[in-house]
Amino acid sequence: PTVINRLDYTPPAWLVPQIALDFALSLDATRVLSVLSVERNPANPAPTLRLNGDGIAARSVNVDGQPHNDWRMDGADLLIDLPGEAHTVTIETVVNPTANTQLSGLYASGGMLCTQCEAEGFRRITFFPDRPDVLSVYTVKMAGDKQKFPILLSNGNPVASGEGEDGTHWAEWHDPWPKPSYLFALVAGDLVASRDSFTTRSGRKVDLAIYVRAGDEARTDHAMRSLIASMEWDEEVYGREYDLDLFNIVAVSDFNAGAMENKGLNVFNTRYILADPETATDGDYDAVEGVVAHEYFHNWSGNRVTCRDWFQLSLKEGFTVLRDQQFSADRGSAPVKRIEDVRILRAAQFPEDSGPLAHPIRPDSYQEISNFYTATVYNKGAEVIRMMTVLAGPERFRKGTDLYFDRHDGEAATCEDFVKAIEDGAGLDLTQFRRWYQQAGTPRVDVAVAHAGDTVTLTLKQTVPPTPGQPDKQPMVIPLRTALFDRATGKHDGEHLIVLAEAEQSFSFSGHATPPVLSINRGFSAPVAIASPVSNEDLVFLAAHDDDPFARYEAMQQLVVQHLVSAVRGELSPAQRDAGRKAIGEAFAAVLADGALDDLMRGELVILPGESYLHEQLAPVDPGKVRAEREDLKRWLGETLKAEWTTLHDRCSAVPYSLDAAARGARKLKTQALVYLAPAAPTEAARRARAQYDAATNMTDRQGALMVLAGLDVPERAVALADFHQRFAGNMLVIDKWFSLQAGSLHPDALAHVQALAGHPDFTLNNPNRVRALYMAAAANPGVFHDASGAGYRMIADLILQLDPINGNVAARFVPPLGRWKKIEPARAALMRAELERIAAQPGLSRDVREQVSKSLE
Ligand code: B3K
Ligand code: ZN
Repeated sequence: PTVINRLDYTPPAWLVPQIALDFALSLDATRVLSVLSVERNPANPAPTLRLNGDGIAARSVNVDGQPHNDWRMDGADLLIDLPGEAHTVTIETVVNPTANTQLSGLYASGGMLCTQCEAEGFRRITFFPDRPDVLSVYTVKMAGDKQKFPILLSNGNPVASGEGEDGTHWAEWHDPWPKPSYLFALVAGDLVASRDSFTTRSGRKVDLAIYVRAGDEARTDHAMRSLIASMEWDEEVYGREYDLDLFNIVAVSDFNAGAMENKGLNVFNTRYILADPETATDGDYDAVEGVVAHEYFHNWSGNRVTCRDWFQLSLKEGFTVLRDQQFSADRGSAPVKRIEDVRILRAAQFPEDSGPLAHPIRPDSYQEISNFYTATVYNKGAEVIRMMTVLAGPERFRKGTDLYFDRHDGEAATCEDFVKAIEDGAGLDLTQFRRWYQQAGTPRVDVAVAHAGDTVTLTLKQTVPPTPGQPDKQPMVIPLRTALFDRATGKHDGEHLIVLAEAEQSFSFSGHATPPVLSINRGFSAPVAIASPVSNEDLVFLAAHDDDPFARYEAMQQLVVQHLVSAVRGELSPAQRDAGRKAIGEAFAAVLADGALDDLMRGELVILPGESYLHEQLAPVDPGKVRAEREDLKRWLGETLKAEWTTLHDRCSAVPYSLDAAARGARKLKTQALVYLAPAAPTEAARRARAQYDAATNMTDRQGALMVLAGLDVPERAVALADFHQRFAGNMLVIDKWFSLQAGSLHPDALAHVQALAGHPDFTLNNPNRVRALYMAAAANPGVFHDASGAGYRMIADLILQLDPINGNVAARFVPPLGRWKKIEPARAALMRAELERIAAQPGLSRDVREQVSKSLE
């Protein structure tokens, strides 16, 4: 396989300051005429112009207005030797959007045409130096049938339009901001717009439009509000203002990713735009807000300052994830947002970091760049920049980002440029900190606490585990917000920022006459795993008293993790099991009774640690045992606190629907109560779930109730599932939920349910949302995926093989769950490996799947 290495970067030999594109649109044969003004790059002049292509052929090539035959192909790329300093190169191609099931490049979705170019989709439309360090000013003309494509959109501003012959019309767009090809977009279709406007702080009036299919316009209000709030927030918090007179968003049903930040023309998966109370949960509302903000924020962190090469992806993604996290924290509950972000990191990134696909946030090599849009590049990337905010404080960090935007505006920059700008602007020395960009693996910090006289000494030892290609690691810089609580007063004497930079280091604190309770890595100030010897008693204390809400959550999690890990390992005597449960039960009871807690936060505190996070603590693990122990603890908590859960369910059911925090908190807890009652009192839980389902005025309540019913073997189950399917027939996003709930359920026959659903008339391999709804939920459900027979592994491997020729990008996303075989007990591990080998033996695999499978077998 061809491996691309970060250190092999060389600047392009030719630059393309201008490009004019002309599209004759049609669903199955769109003609693309591309006129490139090319100039030799003084930084690396060479005679050969390399134009990348992928699955396209040149119909004609002209140079400086003359037909030109002296070009050659190098694989899929088109090469032309050019004698002078500057030339005009014109190339004609024809593409078939309907046949483009990969959904990369120009494709058809339900009768409309749209594009997805990041990372390397532009080369599937026309020949071009398809690399992010070639920035061009785009002029785009498109013509097509007026009936089929009444709306014609591209980046920037509309400059001209008109009628053609035979019912056609055309439009021309111009984007004044030079951009890389991955930010190009074109949309043509029968769409309706919801409109609003925003005036920037310097007085520019920006017209905002969200384009959707007719009938969906009533579900765009939340996205529009989120967009306006994002525009305001970025001015206020990062000093970033929007730079065009219009900002368009288009929602499409067939989309590989969540959304795409094309300059002035964001294209979104419908699931991150459409929301109303009947069809979207509170979680969906948050996801819409977060993704709308994320794509908008890319206008500066990604578009105005872009990436030099794809190894720098975290430059835009890590930073933009941090920015959207900060925005959502400011819009809602900051502590709850932080807990959710850490939960995602632990569930998705920690397993990646400890498996065969581990890579640094700035990878060193890749075969297929699409495989590097990972939780590591995105979420750990955000954590690394968040640590800079901890080290610098908000004001100094802002000075750093101001300098970064100022220094690199209009450029294709590197992660190193970002770090240097923060160093210079914030006045930090990040020399050793840069290892976060180089070393993969989640650092582990072992904590020992000693107390003598009035002094407490913390001895911290860090280890960064070996990862593929990186057997030996150097110590990282790990900022740990820490507090020492006095047991008697329940208070601490102020927070300390401990910066661990050596393999082993001690820190002493005086003024503690009695041994204090340690609260460390508060707010999750560093993305590390902490191993500290805190007793159950101290964890119960922190869960009730810590003034850092994240630390309270963490104490609850730790209490449960320690117990379940020992239980799964078979280390608990009956007396120890009772004692462990009792401690957990007390902590839960305190949380349920605490009048000072808001319900949103209470809802977080009573979520048990996820199975994938537990697997990480136990590797090699028997997933069946984890499921059994975790469910049994849930049952015990349901029984022991039955009165509390039913009271809670009654109290929360009485709160009327609204989007404020109190009502959202009530909805979250209402379903939580059912989750605990379900294993303890299934008949009562089913009755309550059915009542909640029937009374629901909103999707949060309805989905929550249906989720609980889907996991139970009760008569209400089938009735509610059938009602839901019928009630929402034709609404693709809600039917996705119907698939997901069944695939993710705790029902003992969930695997058979998934196998049956694959044959349901609503199921299709051609829509990525539908594929993910069924099979991602299944792959993430240990009860399905890790079925001891191996049938879950076989099902996912079959899916990969079937989906790969249709959409290799989406197919490759299903490989990592199989790739975790080394963490699983030997019998299942062998079955998982065998499935990977079966995939590897298949000829003609996509580069996407090939790379993931071969690395997973190493
Ligand atoms: N930048 C896009 C990612 C597109 C994925 C391409 N494989 C979405 C985002 O991170 O904002
Ligand atoms: Zn992004």
